[in-house]
Amino acid sequence: MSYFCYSQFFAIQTNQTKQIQEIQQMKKITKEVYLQWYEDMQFWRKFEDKLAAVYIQQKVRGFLHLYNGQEAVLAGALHAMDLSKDKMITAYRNHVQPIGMGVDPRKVMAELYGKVTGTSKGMGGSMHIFSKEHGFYGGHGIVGAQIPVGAGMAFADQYFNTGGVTLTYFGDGAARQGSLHEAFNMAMLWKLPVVFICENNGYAMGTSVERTANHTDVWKLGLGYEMPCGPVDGMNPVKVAEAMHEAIERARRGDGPTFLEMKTYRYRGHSMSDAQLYRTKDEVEEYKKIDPITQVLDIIKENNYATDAEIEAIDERVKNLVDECEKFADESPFPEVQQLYDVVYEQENYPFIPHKL
Ligand SMILES: Cc1ncc(C[n+]2csc(CCOP(=O)(O)OP(=O)(O)O)c2C)c(N)n1
Ligand SMILES: [Mg+2]
Repeated sequence: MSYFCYSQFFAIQTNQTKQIQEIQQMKKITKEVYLQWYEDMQFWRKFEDKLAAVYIQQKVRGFLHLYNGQEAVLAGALHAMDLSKDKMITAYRNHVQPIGMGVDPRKVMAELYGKVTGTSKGMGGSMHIFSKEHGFYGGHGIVGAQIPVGAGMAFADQYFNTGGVTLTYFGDGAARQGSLHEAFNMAMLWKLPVVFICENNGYAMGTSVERTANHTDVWKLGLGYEMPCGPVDGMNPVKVAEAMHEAIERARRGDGPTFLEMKTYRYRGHSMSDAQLYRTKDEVEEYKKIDPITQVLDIIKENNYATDAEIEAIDERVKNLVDECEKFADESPFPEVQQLYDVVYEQENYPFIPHKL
């Protein structure tokens, strides 16, 4: 299984749109970066494995969409972002992105448990993690709804001249929504500081990309708007970081949006209630051969960046932190009923609902 290199395709795009400019150097990918990537991605993976386990115990209820397999897309992006001003918005597969951006993972797990110590006081749940403080703007359950919202966030950055860039994520299924076209058009017209990122994990619920459209190269949707665009190996954080760096720099210097199609894969079902009859176990195993965590671990071992004992110590830290998150969520209280009435829009003398207890 081989993925195309983004820069190959971008070369075609730059020639077409004559946007060749000097590009700021990307932060070096050092030994420390590989070790951080390993620890972060392991944590995100184990955090979600824990969620799957507590879901079966009915401690987490409702929908639960897990990110296992797609971690390199986040790890690479974080390397290229400036977390002091850049923002992120995505769909409902949204538990680990805020953690990567600095949100306390204990609060994320508590949110999933519906506890008052959660990021939204337990009122949002799985699909609605949110942290304005850390630049993470959700968490959206309506497929494709976050695409124009991300463009709007970028408009605010342009208008207020903050220098920030908005990373707007969506799935291959969402890419077929009309909202994408309106957002792409305006973003190109106004050269908004936004990077549109399609995480093509092969499926929209049980519908494969092949069954969704006449062509399977989602990145080509950018061509109609002359938006720089291309595919990226989304299983490799190095490739993701390089493509994201180029796109973020372009947006930051005022040259507008980029559209990247991250070719990735999810190991688990669409959500916890998915019997996965639309794919074979062999297909999942094939993708596990290019697992992002294994790829990074191989590089660490080949270059002697860490001893076996040091790697074991990382794994132990990861396990302890996941346990700590579970304990925190378990032991936190549920919100008081009164909270329901404190966080909704309230109109005095509204005729039907007695809105205060
Ligand atoms: C407007 C709208 N239509 C349909 C749905 C039901 N739905 C939820 S997820 C989903 C599939 C989306 O797939 P994709 O965009 O590829 O994201 P992924 O789940 O693979 O991350 C659908 C159709 C919805 N939530 N919103
Ligand atoms: Mg998908």
